[in-house]
Amino acid sequence: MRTDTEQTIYLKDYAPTPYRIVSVELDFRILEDSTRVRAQLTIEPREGTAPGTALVLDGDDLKLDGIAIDGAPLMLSAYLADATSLTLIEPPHRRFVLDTEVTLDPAANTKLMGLYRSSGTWCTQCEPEGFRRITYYLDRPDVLAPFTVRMTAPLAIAPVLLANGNPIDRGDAGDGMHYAVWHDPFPKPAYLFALVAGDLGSTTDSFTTTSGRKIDLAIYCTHGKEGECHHAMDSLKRSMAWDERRFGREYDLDIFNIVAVSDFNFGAMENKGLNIFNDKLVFAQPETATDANYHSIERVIAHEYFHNWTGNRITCRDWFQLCLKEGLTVYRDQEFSSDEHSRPVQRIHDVQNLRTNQFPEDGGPLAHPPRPDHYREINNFYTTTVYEKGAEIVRMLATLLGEADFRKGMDLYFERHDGEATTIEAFVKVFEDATGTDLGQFITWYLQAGTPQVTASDRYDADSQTYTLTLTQKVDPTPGQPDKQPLLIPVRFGLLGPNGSETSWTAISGATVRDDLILLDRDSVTLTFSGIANRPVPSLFRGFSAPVKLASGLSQDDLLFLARHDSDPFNRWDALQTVSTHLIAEASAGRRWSAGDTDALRSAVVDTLENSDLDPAFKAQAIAIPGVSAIGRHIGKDVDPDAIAKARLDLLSELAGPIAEKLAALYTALAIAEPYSPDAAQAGRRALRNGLMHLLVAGAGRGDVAAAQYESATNMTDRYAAMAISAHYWTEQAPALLGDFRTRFAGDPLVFDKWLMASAQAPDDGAIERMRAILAAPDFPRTNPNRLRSLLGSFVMSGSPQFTRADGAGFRFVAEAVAEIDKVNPQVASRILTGFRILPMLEAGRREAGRSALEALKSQHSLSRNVGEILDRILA
Ligand code: 0A1
Ligand code: ZN
Repeated sequence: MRTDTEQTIYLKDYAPTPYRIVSVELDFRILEDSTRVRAQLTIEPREGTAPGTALVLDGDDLKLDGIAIDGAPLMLSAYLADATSLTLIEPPHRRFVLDTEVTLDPAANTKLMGLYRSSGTWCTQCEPEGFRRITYYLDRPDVLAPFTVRMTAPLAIAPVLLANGNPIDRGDAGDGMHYAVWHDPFPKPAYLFALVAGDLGSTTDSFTTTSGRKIDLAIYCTHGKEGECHHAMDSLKRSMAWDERRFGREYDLDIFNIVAVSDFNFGAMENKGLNIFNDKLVFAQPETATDANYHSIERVIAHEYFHNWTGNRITCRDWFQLCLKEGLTVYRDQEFSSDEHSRPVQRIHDVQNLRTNQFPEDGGPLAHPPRPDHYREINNFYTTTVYEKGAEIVRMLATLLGEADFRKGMDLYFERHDGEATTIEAFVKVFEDATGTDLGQFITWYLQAGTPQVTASDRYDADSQTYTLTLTQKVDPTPGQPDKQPLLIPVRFGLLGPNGSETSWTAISGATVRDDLILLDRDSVTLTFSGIANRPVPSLFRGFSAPVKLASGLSQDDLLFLARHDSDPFNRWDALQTVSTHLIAEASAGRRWSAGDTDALRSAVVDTLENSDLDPAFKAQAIAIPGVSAIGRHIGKDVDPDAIAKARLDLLSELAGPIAEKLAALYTALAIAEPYSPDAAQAGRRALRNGLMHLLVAGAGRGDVAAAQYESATNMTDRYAAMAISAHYWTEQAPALLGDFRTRFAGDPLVFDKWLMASAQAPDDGAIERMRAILAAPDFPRTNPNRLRSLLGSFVMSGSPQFTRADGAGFRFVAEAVAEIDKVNPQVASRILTGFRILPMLEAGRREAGRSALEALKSQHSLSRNVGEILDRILA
C-alpha cells in the first residue's frame, strides 16, 4: 500500500528565506468547539530579493477563512492555498502586513502538534513543525520575530490564559468571555511559541537573580495536584542558581511559567518563558513517584530551563543543527545533576543510558550522524544520537580543552551568537577562536555516524622497564557512510602498579599525551612508557572519556584488579560489568565458565559490598548484572536472546546462591526508618537495598523477599521495585502483586503507567495476550502517549523475551499496534517502531520473523511519513 514518502530534505539545499518576518501579532478566539486564529504578520523582503519573488508560507491542516494585505482583502488570483502552503504570488516589494484568519478544531487534534486539548486544557506544541498547524507562517528556526498574543476565551472554562513573555493586559470581553495579552520582546522562531488556556491550579514562588531582579515563578496543573509540584519548583530554583554559577547565565524575562499537561508527545518543551511539560515530569509525591521519577523531574526541569540560553537566545539555523541546542543542553543538564548529586554515580547512569539506547541506534539501520545531512521526517531525528551522543561530543570538547578553556569558549559562544540562529560549525569555531586550538578533525564527531571500536594491546618488557601500549580505532560502515575517517579520541588513562596505586613513568613517546590524556588521532598509535618497574594494568577511558566501545584485551584477573583498585570509580564499575558480560556471552555460546571464574567475581562483588569507602548508590550500580539486551549488543550478531537469558540466570544463581544469607542480612540492615526523602543519601540506600533484593529474587529464588517488601513498602520506589522485579522474573507471587497494584492505585494515570511497564516485562507466554487485552479494553486511553509508551515502548525497548519470541508473535503484535496508533498519533507510532532496529543483530529465524511482520505492516496499511521513513530504513 501507499506510504506517504514525499521528498527528502538536504542540508546542502539550505538557503535563507527571501522575506523576513519583522513582528507577529496573533489573536486567538477560543471557544468550546473551535478556535479562530487571526495572524497579522509584518513582513519585508530581504536585501537582494528580486521584486515579484513569491512568498511561500507553511501550513498544515489549515482552513483559510480570510486574507488581506495592509487591510485590503486579496483577490483569489493573488494567492494559492493548498494542503501544505499559502503562496503570495507577487507580494509588495516593501514592508507590509499580511492578515490571515483560520479556524482550528483543537479537540480533534490527536497528533498533539499545534494547538490541541489535553483533559480540557488548550495547549500547544510547536517544535519542530507544529506552528504551521496554527497559522500560515515561515515555520523554520531561522525566522525570528517578537510576538504579541491576544487570547479571548470563556472565563468559566479557561480562567487561566498564558503565552510567552510578559503579561501586558487583561480584562473582561463581555458575554462570559475574558481576554489576556502577552508580549515576548525576544525575537524567537515559531517553534518556541506557546499558549495555554484552561482551568488550572498553580504553585508559585520567586527567584532573585545575581543582579537582584526578582523573577515570578509558577507551575500550573490540574486542580488538586498543586501539592505535587514542589519538587519541580525546587529543581527550577536550583537550576536557575546553577546556570548563574557555572555558566554566568541569568534569566532574562520577569516571569517563568511551567504548565503540566497529561497528553504530550515528548518529555517537555522549552517555549520561551512558558515551558510545557508532560505531567509525569512534574508531579511527585513519595507514595506514587519513585526515586528515579524524582531524579528525572529534576533533570528535565533543568534541561528545559537551560534551553533558555542554549536553544532560545541562541537557536538553530535549520533542523539539521538540532544537536547544537540538544547535545549542548543535555551536557549542561548532566553537569547540573553531577554537581547536585554524586558525579561518578551520575556518569555511570548517563553512560548506561548511552550504551542501552544510543549504541544500538548507532550500530543498526537507524544510525545517523549527530548532525545529519538529510531527512524525510524531522520528528524522527529527535534521537538519542542527537541528544546523548551530542552531549558526549560536548563533554569531549571540555575534556580536550580543560574546564577553564571550555568555559572561555562557552562565554564567546554566548557573546558572539546571542540572538542568532546558528550552526554546529559556528559552535566549534568559538572554541577554536577562544583557545587557539585547531578542531578541524574534532568536528568529524558531528558528521560521522557509528560507534568507534577501540582495541588496546600491550606489552611489558622487564629488562628495559618499558611498557608499550597500542590503541587502534575503527568505525564500521553505517547507512550512507561506507568509509569512515579517524576521529580525535581523548583517552583519559592511568597505569596501575602491583599494589593498585598509580605507576609513574620517566618518559612517553609515540603519541601526544597531555597529563592523563592520550590523543588517539589516527587509525593506530603505539605509546612507549619508560621507567616502569613492574608490569602495569592499564585503566583506559577513565570516566568514559569518549563514546567508544573498548576491547581492552584484559584478562578477568586484570579486570577484577581494576574493580578493586582503580582510583576511577567509572572504570571500577565498568570492569565488573565487563567480567559478567563476558561470562554470560561465552556461556550462551556453549563455553561455560569455570568455578574459579565465578568464585573470583563473587568475591569481588562481596568486597565491593563490604567496602565502607564506597557509597551505597555506587555499590548498587556495581552489583547489577547487565541485562539480556546489553549482552546481546556485546555479542553483536546471530543473537539468541533465550540462550542469553538462560546463561544470565545461571550466573545470577552461581553468584547469589552461595552468599544468599549475607545478601539477605545486608538487605535487612539497609532498611530506612526515617520519613521518605528523595535526597541522594536515602535514594542510594534504597537503590542498594533493591539491588540486593534483585539478586535474592533472581539468583536465590527468594520471590518471597520481594513480595514482603511489596506489602510493607511505604513509598513507591520500594513498592514498584518489588513488583517490577517479581514481574521480570515471573515469580510465583508476580500475578498477585500485579493484580493488587492495579486495584490499589486505580484512578491514578501515572501509577497506571508503572503497572503497564511492569506488565510489559513479564516473560511468560501469556504476556502478549494480556497486553492485547489491556489495549482492547474499552476504557484504555488509546490517544494518550504516556499510556501507549508505558506498555509498548517499554515492551520493545527493554529486552522483553516476548518481543523477540522465536515464533514472531511479539513482532506481529507490535507491528499491528503501530498500524493502529499511526492513525491517531504518527510520532508515538514511529517511536515504538524504532524498537525493531535490533533485527539485524538477531539470529536468522527471528530476523526473518521480524522482517515479515514489518513487510506486512508496509503492505497492508496506509502509513504516515513518520512511520514510513522508519520502516523503510529498517527494511533497507
Ligand atoms: N526541545 C524539547 C524536545 C521536544 C521535541 C518535540 C516535541 O514535540 C513533538 C516536544 C519536545 C526538549 O529537548 O526537551
Ligand atoms: Zn532539549
